[in-house]
Amino acid sequence: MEYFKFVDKVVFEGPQSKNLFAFKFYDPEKVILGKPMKEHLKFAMAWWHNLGADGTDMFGRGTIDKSFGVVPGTLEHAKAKVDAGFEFMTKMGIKYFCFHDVDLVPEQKDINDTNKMLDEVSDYILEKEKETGIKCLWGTANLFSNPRYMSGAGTSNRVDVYCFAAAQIKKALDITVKLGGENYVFWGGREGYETLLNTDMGLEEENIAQLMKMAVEYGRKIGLKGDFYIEPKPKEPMKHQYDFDAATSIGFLRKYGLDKDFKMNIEANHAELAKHTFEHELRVSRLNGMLGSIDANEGDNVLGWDVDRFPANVYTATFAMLEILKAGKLSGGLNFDAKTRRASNSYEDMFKAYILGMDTWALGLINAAKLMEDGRIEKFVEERYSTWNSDLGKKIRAGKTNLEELAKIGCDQKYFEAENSGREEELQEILNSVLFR
Ligand code: XUL
Ligand code: CO
Repeated sequence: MEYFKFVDKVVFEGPQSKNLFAFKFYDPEKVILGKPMKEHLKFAMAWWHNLGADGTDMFGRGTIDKSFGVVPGTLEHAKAKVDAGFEFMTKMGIKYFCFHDVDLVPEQKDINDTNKMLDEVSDYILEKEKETGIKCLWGTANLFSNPRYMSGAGTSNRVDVYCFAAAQIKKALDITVKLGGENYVFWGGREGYETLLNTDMGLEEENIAQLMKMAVEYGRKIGLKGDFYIEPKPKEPMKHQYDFDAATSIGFLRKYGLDKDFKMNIEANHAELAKHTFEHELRVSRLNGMLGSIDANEGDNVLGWDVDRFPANVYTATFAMLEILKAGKLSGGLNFDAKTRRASNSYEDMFKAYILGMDTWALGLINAAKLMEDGRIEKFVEERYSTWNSDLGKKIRAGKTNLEELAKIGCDQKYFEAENSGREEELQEILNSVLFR
């Protein structure tokens, strides 16, 4: 069955094209900085939004029918989602997908029945993967929707709930490896707290670290080769989440000796919720050798919650691409953890949203390459720090001096007044002149 008859294959036609089902900027074969765009931009489809989300929100029911012609909640429906998903990815030229266990099959009363369904549906996905060459970028377990996780999964106050989390993680790892996925995500939706009045924070953090350690041991045993990721988010659904931002999460990983196996999966909208910019989170991760993958979306300044909008902001994509290019090859890719707006309720909108997102990131890549080639901004930063290349600067950086010696130099200078401008406005003007020339 063909679900999206209105489009055959989305191809690059260039910025002049008025075809709504064509890429204007994403030209997969075009070489940028020595590599085709499709290798720089490893796009992935998020199973949950694209095949699951129907526009339901706190105030109203769904606006788009994602039953794909069969009764939702059945095995047939799970398989219809596979068909629709692979048709969508093939038509878009997307080579990867990401999933939660319960995106693939509806959760059953008995977890053993859920697992049987997962075996069957993943067999079906595997067939489709063989036909198309599409594969899994990362998998994860949904440890936040079921009421049993109301007080956390790996950070639950109850040991029996913790074991349920272990069971779901084990199965999600099995399915990820089976589907050729190299990476595995922990996003701790309920791993946090509402009030310290009822919370043993120390115990909770130690317990989730232990769960992650066991997940790594098992994952490596069954052949997971890539990275485990933490996806930081400061709040929502919990008031305080333990993986607040990249710096917090990296500190946590180091404390518990998990930093060799884990990296960051940075989501743009989560960065904004932490009152950071996306590029700040990417920079922190990169500088710590921890940039693993990206959840590509954007937030909304006016709304201020996790709106998971498709990325359209070209400046943000440009700054993000600069960080990605400097980080070198990511173990992950760019997963569109994004959904169409509730009122964008047609199948056509799903395609248009992905075209927008992919074109935005293509522009980000093109612009980042232009800025690197232009070199003025980078050169300015280098010059700004040039006194650190003096003999004194080198001596300090090599740790070959002490506070007394530097204090003497400081006092001998007697007085110092600020003299070199940070030139922010000049740099913004250069930025615009490079982007829009
Ligand atoms: C929630 C979120 C999740 C993770 C995977 O904000 O981003 O969808 O990406 O659990
Ligand atoms: Co995400």
